[in-house]
Amino acid sequence: MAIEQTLILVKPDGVRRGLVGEVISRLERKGYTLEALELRTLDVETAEAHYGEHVDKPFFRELVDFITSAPLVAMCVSGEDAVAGIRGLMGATNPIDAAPGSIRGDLATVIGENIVHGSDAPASAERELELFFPGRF
Ligand code: IDP
Ligand code: MG
Repeated sequence: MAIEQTLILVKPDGVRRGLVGEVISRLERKGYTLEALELRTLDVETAEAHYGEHVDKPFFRELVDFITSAPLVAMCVSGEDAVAGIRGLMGATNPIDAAPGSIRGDLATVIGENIVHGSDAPASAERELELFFPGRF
């Protein structure tokens, strides 16, 4: 058990659909704390760095195009075991596999528009927070 910080994004589909409040509400009700929050449109360079692990995947270009297409909400969220805990609240990557009760399970239908991003490990969180909020965490 440890207090962790993690990068959470409400992706452009979530912002467009008016689900920012819904996502934040679920995180807050669970007991996590907002440490930083900003609406911004990502530049291609930041998006490519953020999703660098997927550079060789067939969906990489589509992913970068989508994440840079419209504003998203970037957050630093903290709490006990926040990285794994929020991954659980998000649900599986493909909304078809995401459990009912999870964000993706309740609110999304397609993998390319699955509303949220959450860092997948403490080391990823550190890297991603430095990319989105340099020098702050
Ligand atoms: P994660 O967001 O659950 O960590 P990753 O495997 O890291 O999932 O993939 C990053 C994002 O890329 C996913 O959230 C999803 O939006 C998109 N993605 C993943 N796999 C596919 C795919 O097979 N086709 C289209 N988009 C995908
Ligand atoms: Mg991931």
